[in-house]
Amino acid sequence: MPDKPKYYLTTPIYYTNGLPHIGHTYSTIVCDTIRRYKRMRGYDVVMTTGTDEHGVNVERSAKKAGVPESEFVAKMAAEWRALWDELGVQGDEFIRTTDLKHAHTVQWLFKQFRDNGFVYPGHYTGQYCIYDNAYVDVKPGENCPDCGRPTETVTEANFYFKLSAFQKPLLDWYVKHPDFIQPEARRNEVLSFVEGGLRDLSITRTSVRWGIPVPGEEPHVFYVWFDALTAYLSAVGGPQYEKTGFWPADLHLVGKEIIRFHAVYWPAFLMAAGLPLPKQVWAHGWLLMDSAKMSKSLGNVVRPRPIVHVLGMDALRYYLLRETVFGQDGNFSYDALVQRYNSDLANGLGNLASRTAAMIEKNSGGKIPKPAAFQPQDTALATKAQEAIGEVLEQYDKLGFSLALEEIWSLIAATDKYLTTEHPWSLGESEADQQRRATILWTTAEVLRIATILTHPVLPESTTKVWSLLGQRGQPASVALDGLRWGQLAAGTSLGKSQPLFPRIEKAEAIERMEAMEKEAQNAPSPVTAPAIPSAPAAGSAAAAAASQATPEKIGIEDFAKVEMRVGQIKTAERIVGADKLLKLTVDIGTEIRQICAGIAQFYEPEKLIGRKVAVVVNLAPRKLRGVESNGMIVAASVGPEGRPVLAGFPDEDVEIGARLK
Ligand code: ME8
Repeated sequence: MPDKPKYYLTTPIYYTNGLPHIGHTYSTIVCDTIRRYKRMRGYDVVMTTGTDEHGVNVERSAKKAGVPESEFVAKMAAEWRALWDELGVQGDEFIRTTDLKHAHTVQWLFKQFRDNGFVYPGHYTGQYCIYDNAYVDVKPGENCPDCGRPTETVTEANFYFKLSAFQKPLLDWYVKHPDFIQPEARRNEVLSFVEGGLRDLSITRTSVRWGIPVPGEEPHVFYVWFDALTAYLSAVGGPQYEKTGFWPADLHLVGKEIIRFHAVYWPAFLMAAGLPLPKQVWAHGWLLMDSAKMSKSLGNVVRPRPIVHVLGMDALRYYLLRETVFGQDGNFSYDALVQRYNSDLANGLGNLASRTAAMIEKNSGGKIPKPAAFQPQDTALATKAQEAIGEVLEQYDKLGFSLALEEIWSLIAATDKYLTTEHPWSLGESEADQQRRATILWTTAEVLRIATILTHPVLPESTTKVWSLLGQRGQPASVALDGLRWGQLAAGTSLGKSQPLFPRIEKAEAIERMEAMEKEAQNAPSPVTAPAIPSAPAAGSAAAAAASQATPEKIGIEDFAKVEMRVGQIKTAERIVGADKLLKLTVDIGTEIRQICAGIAQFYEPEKLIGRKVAVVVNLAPRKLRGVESNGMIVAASVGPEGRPVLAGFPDEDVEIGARLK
């Protein structure tokens, strides 16, 4: 078998002095989608993401947190990595710029172009933006022209890279490779920047300590952009890149504000070292919040976790790719997010999957029926599905995610319409009716199979559930997109287990919960001292406190009397979408019915709790857990190292509801 073609793509290497928001999430999810898509097209894909950990900004953030830089960046990098795991991002390489192999690559690359005569010692005096890590052409006291934050005056000895020597080679390269910079607007911007002349670039610093040392030239450390860009190469072999076969990169995907670093400096460094240049730099637009770029400095960020907890990771992935035309700026709004979730996911794909499965279950004993003669309306839907395959692949190839998804959802809408006009549910039991129904149900299931495969790169979690619901073997990820055709659904296949896909959610409640969690996250201390979103306590914070091993200070009876505990009876119990640990309970405490959230979902089945008598702290101030109001606390013991909650109760006594515990 011939070797699979290789495909290498990268996200930016993100700064560790902040935590990811959905702007970063956007770039990463796009790359993850491309990665999944390319695999399904038969490529051997490597995707790199990682963290940019050096520089003066990190040096200062670590100092502020009172920890060594190495500890600071290790904790932040772990946060970034954990988030990508939660979002189902399948990065193959997570490169940290503090990795040893990376330092070797940076030092090696520098040596290559120094040996080639493109480095000379010099002195820089000018303004520097520590947030963008950019030398900026403004006067002392003026702000950074890119991010608007204050600049600092730097006077230091450094080594310069002869960027000016690459004006012509770069312009020639852009002409010869018209697709090197995408989209067109960014290409034009870069072209006019380079045509305007290039000044040599300082690539080492002596007033910064936290960086990769320049061998034999201490105290010089490398300029962070030279350091970070080189991470793309370190991840796939560094000096031994030829062995891995993944260099040059096929695609560097970045936000538009860092196009110059990727489309000018990076290719110039590589040319100077005599290395192959990446094939494409794609600079996408920004996610805006109230018309401004979402960014930590403006404080208008939205984090991905609350969205994932309330709506699921696929909902966020779908929204980001569907709502914004790739390349352009897009506005983020919770309202539009929940709207899309309910209309496209719950009522669209989710509803089609569950109603198709229910009809097959009812009419065909849970097996995909065998179609009989096709009528023109069946063939018309088949043609639409077959055409959608070609159109969607073409759009994915062009990174036209929103159009690809639009096409798939138009197919879903056509199928809903087909079901309404063909109404298989009203057909009778005659031989002809049974055959007609079998044809309609097979056709519908076949559209669902095709839509599932086509959507898989964007919605990996839910399409895997639909795939097994349709009784298909293996994973949708292993289906070869090139072989996808209408008509491959085998009759007689038994349906798999139905799993919840996109439960409908009330918009106001969903938004309230996401906003409450966002606020919780923003008020949380830095992860260098505590987790970003604290996990839900076992059965309320007092239970967690009770689990503490420390010997508590003695309290007087009057202190204990402050805690009002009463016998309560659980009336209802339900799970909370997006909060795996919590149950929402209503509890009769004698004088009223209270809503209380308890962190016991992993250990207690909701239906088995109904009627159970429990001890309730009734005078605890109300608060929100995962955005759901909780008015009181159920008392539980915390057992074993994992803190398993065991509800305190009254199994042998007939205690009155509302009785006080003393
Ligand atoms: O620039 N909308 O790191 P960074 C869309 N370390 N994308 C956004 C965004 C928004 N509002 N905000 C951030 C750096 N991004 C350097 C990169 S690469 C060798 C070094 C995304 O943490 C977008 O991809 O500031 C942007 O380019 C990147 O995050 C900036 O991440």
